[in-house]
Amino acid sequence: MEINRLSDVVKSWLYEAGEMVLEALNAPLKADEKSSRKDIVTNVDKEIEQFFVSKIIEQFPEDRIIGEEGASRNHDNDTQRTWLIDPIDGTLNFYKQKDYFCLMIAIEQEQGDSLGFIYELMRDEMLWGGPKVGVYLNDKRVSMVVDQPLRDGLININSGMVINNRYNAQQIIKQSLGIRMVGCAGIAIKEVVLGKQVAYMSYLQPWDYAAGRILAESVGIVVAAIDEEQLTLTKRQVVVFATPATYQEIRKIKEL
Ligand code: 2AM
Ligand code: CA
Ligand code: CA
Ligand code: CA
Repeated sequence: MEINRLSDVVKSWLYEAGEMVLEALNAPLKADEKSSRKDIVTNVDKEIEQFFVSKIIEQFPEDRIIGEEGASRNHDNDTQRTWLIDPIDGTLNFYKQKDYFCLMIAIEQEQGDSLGFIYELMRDEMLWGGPKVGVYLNDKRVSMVVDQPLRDGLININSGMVINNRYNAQQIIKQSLGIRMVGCAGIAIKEVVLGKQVAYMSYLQPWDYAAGRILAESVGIVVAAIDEEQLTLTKRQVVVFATPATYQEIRKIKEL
């Protein structure tokens, strides 16, 4: 399928899923704990993941799928394309605030054909695109990022890393204009892609950053593991999204 057609198809799935989420908010949500009291999954996370998986299987039965809530398909096949699904990113926000969450899909492919989608439903904002097609907020092209240094920008760092001063997080914050925390990786990455903030840093799983990485790299943002290992699709890592200048400063400060 041609890349513009593919992005239209995926956006139509996200809009349809958004309608399902709004509908589901009319009924009480059911939440289960995963690894801790702060790490939950709701009935809606599972329903939306299933919805995306059924759409992918229907149209692209050979493709590999990785979903946060357990979807896994064709991992042994020599497939060209991998889908990463985070059905509701910011589940705790979704559950407690019915706001500040997003739906994310990444399509990893060769030759610059990757696509990322971050759909912030409650603001009606679809951030989508990739290296070949460019990045758009709804229908408006997003420009290449302005390379602002840390001292001129707002940053977002995972609250646990700040509390425990991991990688000298408190010093990084002091050297910035200030910290903003939203509790949703997709929204945090979206703010960096749109040039509103200069960096985001958190412990992230592949489905938390896959869509964001494709979008961010397409507008000139550095995306890297803080320990400078390769980012892999198989484990949790501390991932930094930053303007090139801010990334260099974070690298220096984290070693202090
Ligand atoms: P999630 O809501 O899809 O689980 C919250 O700080 C942000 O970090 C959310 O985007 C959340 O994604 C993500 N996150 C990643 N690992 C997490 C974990 N173990 N517990 C809570 N949030 C996690
Ligand atoms: Ca989760
Ligand atoms: Ca997530
Ligand atoms: Ca999720």
